Amino acid sequence: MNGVERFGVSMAPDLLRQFDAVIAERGYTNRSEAIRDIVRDYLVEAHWEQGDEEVIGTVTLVYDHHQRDLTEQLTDLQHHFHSEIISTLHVHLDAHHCLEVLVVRGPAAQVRHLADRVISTRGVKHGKLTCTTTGRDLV
Ligand code: NI
Repeated sequence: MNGVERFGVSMAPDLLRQFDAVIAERGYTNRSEAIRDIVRDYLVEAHWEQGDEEVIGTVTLVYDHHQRDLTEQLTDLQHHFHSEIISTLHVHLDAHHCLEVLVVRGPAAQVRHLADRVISTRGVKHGKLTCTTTGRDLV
């Protein structure tokens, strides 16, 4: 491989055995690939900590659409954050429950604020922000 640097890592044998067991279970065939993914995840997380950096992510929501005014409130919020919400997916899970996935993009602090507002809306049973990256700065 071109442009690859090797480095040694010292680790307690027990810690390394546990690491090897977990990465094998997750389908990695070698430590290097697992460590590269862990480093990328760490970099994405650091990117999110810089409030004005452009980030991308998804907000997943589960709610009961029979809850009074909830659908209207969620729609109002999504219109308020129209610059940051680039796509939405709605699945009618059963007679009551809806699953919604918002694809969000924008400055990290603004995207977190949007996620907090939507997830904390009364009647949302579960909500989670998944932080990922545009991929541009990752090798
Ligand atoms: Ni629905």
